[in-house]
Amino acid sequence: MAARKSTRKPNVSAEELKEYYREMLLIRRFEEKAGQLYGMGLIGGFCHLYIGQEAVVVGLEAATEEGDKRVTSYRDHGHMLACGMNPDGVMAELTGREGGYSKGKGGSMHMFSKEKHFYGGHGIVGAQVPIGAGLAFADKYKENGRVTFTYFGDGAANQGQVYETFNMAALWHLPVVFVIENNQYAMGTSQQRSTSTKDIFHRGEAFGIPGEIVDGMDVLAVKAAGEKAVAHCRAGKGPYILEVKTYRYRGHSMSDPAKYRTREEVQKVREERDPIEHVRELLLSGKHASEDDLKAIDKEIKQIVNKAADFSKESPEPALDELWTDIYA
Ligand SMILES: Cc1ncc(C[n+]2csc(CCOP(=O)(O)OP(=O)(O)O)c2C)c(N)n1
Ligand SMILES: [Mg+2]
Repeated sequence: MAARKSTRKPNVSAEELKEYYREMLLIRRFEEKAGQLYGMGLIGGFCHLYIGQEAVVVGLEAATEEGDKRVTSYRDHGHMLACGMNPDGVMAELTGREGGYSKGKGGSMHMFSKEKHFYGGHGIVGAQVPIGAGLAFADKYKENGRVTFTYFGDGAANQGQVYETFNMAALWHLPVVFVIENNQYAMGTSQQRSTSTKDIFHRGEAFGIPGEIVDGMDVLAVKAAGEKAVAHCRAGKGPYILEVKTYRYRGHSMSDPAKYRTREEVQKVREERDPIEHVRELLLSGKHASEDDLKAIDKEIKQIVNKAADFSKESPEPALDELWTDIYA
């Protein structure tokens, strides 16, 4: 595959670059496996894959420190893996098994990890945005220097609650990075058909929130932008918006007739802008890794994903009396 040539030299070590490759590949292979398990009937209900968008979350996670928080939408498996949650527990939640993060009762869109400061997984479009500001409010109150990453899509960016949140976050100088993962589509509606402007981050200006556009297919560009945003928040200057331009390769969810875009459009991004191929190219051309090194990483990732799939099949279904636990009654 002819990956695009990077115009910049990587400003990270070879080890870091390899780590980003590894993490992006883990997300991609995990998602491919989830797609297979779905096809086999082992996963039911909604399931939204993150394939194509891997550089966004891997780049931003590289800009975080221990204790920083994250919250996102239903397209959340990549965020969970990138913040260090266990692939076994994530996959088992997808298959609705006891060993899953929500004991098999939440599924793809409803997983959480207090340990990794991951606050979901939200199925209501835009609902995670005020939650993210709330998390940042708590940190500001505690004066603990933590920052919250609040991810949402281009479609969600047209929800009213996003702007109520922008207002409060700016008013109270909350340490929150708003990450618009602009993958150009909201289900079958292109951004062009739903959104009055080409770029969305400008909307922050009305509230005094600075922001910028980021190439979401370049993990290094994402990391650099993330570091800038985090420094802004940690310095007590309030929220920051990153509009990360990315692309989803697969359908919106598992049932998507894909009539709203051409195969050629998808193919072109895959061939010319793939985020994993980009790092692969940087590693090889910079002689930071050999083909054999990358093969070894591929093999390691395959093992992790296969193990997660086995675990998610072997873990039992939740017992019947679990129906009455973890609920408000
Ligand atoms: C309040 C609400 N309205 C509609 C839906 C149905 N819905 C689910 S995802 C989605 C599209 C959102 O697109 P975007 O924010 O761009 O995120 P992406 O799926 O591209 O990651 C819609 C309309 C919903 N879940 N919640
Ligand atoms: Mg979208």
